Amino acid sequence: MKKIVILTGAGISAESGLGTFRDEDGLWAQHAIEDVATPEGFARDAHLVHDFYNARRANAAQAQPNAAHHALARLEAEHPGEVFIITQNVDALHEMAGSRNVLHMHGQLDRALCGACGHRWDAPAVMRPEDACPACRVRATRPDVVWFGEIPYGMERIDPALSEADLFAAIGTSGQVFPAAAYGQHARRMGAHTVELNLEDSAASRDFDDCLRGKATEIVPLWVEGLLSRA
Ligand code: BV8
Repeated sequence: MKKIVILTGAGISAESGLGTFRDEDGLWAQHAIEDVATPEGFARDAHLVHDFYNARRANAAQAQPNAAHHALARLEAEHPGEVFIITQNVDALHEMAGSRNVLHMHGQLDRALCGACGHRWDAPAVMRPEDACPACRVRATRPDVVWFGEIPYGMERIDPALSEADLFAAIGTSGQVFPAAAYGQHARRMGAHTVELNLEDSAASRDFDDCLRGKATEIVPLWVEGLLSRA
C-alpha cells in the first residue's frame, strides 16, 4: 500500500463536539442549506451567514482532535509511502493532531476571503458584513469556505491523487455532496482498493470494497494499526 488517499467528512470530527451536517440534530437541521451555504444566501443575508460561521468558528476553536485524527497523523508519520488527507471539513483538527499533508477542499473556518479582490487572511473570531477587506478596504469579506455552486479547492491535486492511489479510504462522510461523493468510485475505477469507515451505510457505500462500521474514535485507530502492522 504505497500511496494512501483519505477523504474525511464531518463524522470524523463529531466526537470532538463539532456538529455534523445531516445527522438528525446536525447543523443543517437548524438552517436551510440555501440560506447559509450558498453565495445567494450570503447575498440575501450576510449577517445570518456570518453568524452561522462565527458560531462554528467559536465551537471549532475550543475543540480538540480525537483518537481518529491522531491515528491518521500516526499513519502519515509511520507509513513508508505517501498519506494524503482530502478533507471536506473546515475545522483544523487534522493539523492540530499533527497531520501535514492535508487539503481542505471546502475551505477553512479560520481563513477569510475578500469577495472583491480575492485577498485571503486569517479570519478574526467574529466576522461582520461591515468589515472592510484589509487589502482593498471594500466591505466584501466572507468566510473562506466553498459554498454550494462554487468550485472546491485543490481539484488540480485531487484528480491525480485519486488516479495514483493504491488505497482510498472515506471516513465519516455521508456521500451526499459532490464531487467528493464520487471519489470512491473514481479511485476504484483507477485501480485503488477502497474502504469506507463510517457509523452507518452511506450513499456511496456501494463504491467501496470494504466497509468498516462504528465510531471513528474506535475503528480508525484499529484500521491504522492493521495497516502499519502489515506495512
Ligand atoms: C460543485 C461549506 C461544480 C463549508 C459545504 C446533483 C448531482 C450532483 C451534484 C450536484 C447536484 N446538484 C447540485 C450539485 C452540486 C453540489 C452538491 O453536491 N449538492 C448536493 C446537495 C446534491 N455540490 C457543489 O455545489 C460543490 N461544487 O459541484 O462545483 C464543480 C465541481 C467539480 C469541478 C468543477 C465544478 C460544492 C460543495 C461544497 C458545499 N459546501 N460546506 C461548510 O459550511 O462546512 S458541504 C458540507 O457537506 C461540508 O463541507 C461537509 O463536509 C459536506 C459533506 O457532509 P459530510 O462531511 O458527509 O457530513 P454529513 O453530516 O453529511 O455526514 C456525516 C457522516 O458521518 C454520516 O454518514 C454519519 O453517519 C457519520 N458519522 C457521524 N458520527 C460519526 C460518524 N462516523 C463515524 N464516527 C462518528 N462518531
